Amino acid sequence: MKKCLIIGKPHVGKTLFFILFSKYLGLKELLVEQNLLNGDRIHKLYTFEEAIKSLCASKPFKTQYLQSIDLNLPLLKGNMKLQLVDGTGLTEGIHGDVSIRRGMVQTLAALYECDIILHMIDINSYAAEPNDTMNGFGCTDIQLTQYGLSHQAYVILANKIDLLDSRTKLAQLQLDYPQHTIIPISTLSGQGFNEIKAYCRFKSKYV
Ligand SMILES: Nc1nc2c(ncn2[C@@H]2O[C@H](COP(=O)(O)OP(=O)(O)OP(=O)(O)O)[C@@H](O)[C@H]2O)c(=O)[nH]1
Ligand SMILES: [Mg+2]
Repeated sequence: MKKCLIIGKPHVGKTLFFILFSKYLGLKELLVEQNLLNGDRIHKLYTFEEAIKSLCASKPFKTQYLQSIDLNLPLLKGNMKLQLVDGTGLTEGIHGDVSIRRGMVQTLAALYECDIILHMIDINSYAAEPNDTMNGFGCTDIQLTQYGLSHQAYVILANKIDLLDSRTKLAQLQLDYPQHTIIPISTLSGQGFNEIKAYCRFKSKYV
């Protein structure tokens, strides 16, 4: 089974995507495997509403350990199994909370063993102009784009485009990273999910 990791800063929308993309791929309920930091693996069954309520938040650092869902990606002849993995948001510097630090280490370990990397950003915090000091794209995102250069299946998901008032930030991101595939998405509305499915389907065959 191929592993597909959703990675990025805290609060960019990783877990909501983890839930709603699974729904889009046809799941009726969510069987989530949670890899706790003490090494235990537990399984929880959620409806989509319960999952959104329990696993997403209006504050950063809601997700503090790896969680995964097994998905079937439809192919021309049959299905391909894909494990979608969500983890702790990554930040610059050393976080004061030890369990968040350990969650980040667990997520970074998953980065080195996954087949497909979905690097999610909030496009609203991207700078509209080069060298803008307000650029929310810090070291973490830059390092992920650099790591992505040597990875066979790496894509940037520019999330929350429903909140954008113009395409300037997206155009600037595309100008800054011409070597990467960038998919503009809104996890809330499902915009871009088709393209992500096509990307994962195509890459699953080769990674
Ligand atoms: N408007 C809008 N809000 C979104 C979108 N995707 C996620 N959100 C909101 O962003 C907030 C954070 O979402 P989460 O899925 O919890 O983010 P996360 O990246 O998993 O956060 P951590 O687990 O804390 O790292 C929630 O309030 C979501 O409803 C989107 O496409 N559009
Ligand atoms: Mg989360």
